[in-house]
Amino acid sequence: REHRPSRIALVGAPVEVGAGHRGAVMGPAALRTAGLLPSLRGLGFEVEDQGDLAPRPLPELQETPQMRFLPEIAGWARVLSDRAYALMNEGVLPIFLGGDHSLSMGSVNGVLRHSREAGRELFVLWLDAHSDFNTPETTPSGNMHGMSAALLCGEPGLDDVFGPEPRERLDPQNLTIFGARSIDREERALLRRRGVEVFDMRLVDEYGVSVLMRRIIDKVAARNGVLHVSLDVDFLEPAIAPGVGTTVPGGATYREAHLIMEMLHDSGLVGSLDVVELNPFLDDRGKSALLLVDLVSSLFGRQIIDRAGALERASSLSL
Ligand code: EXY
Ligand code: MN
Ligand code: MN
Ligand code: MN
Repeated sequence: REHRPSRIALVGAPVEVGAGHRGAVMGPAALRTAGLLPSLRGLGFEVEDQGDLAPRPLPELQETPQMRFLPEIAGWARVLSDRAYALMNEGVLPIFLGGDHSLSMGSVNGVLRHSREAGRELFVLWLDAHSDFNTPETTPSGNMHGMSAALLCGEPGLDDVFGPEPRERLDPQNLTIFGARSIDREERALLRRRGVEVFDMRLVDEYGVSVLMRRIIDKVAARNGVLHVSLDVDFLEPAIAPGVGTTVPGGATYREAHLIMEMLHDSGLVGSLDVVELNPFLDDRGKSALLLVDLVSSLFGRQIIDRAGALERASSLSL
């Protein structure tokens, strides 16, 4: 069953304390400056920019060296979860603009809550050089943007993030880490133990993105599921997207990223999106922000050539 909402909401989450570098606080503004809203409107969507959220004050929480800035991260998570849940209930497709990857604790938690109540199984495609599967026990940095996926899969030690608020759990087998090329030793062990699907850059090189994306899309479609896409800028090759604090050489090329977005568009399975870790302070004349707007536009249907035409041509050539 296709899921093509016609209404999109942009929600800014200028959080940066989950990261090791400052600067992602300017991410939402840079994505707006790069023209995200007019680009999506140009594709025929009704788009509302809901502005930037602010974290809920949580004076009762205390940060630790293993969970740096916990009060602020938790404050963001709870506000984002409520907004994601509300938007999904309205049938609007939310695009969360980061801000560091800790924001996905809230956005995905809210989407999970909606999908559970709607009786739809949620799958998450985590496009990232990292698996973000550390816990306070295993983290080498205390930066909570490296723990988002672990929290969503119910790993222990992170209960304070949601505290008494509703906390959902993503089945680790419904999470696919795609593009990984920097995973810590203990993270690696935990990912294996939990059965998380990791399509690292080695697999991407051996099989190509189309084969791997076909696997993911067919799996979600077969379960009549819905897909949340969490796009971390550092998924991309640093040479084309330098505006991020945790670059790792050997990322996705422009065309690989485009193909992923176009296949996702054609699948009709995407119900929500995060665009995270953009750090304009480290960017090169808005290059990364402009690329992200380009990629998100492909996810929402902008095509290089008329797609139907391409398919006819391919079949006429019996490709
Ligand atoms: N694995 C390292 C850590 O946990 O500190 C680096 C994490 C980087 C996370 C960025 C958002 O993807
Ligand atoms: Mn719907
Ligand atoms: Mn990440
Ligand atoms: Mn990353």
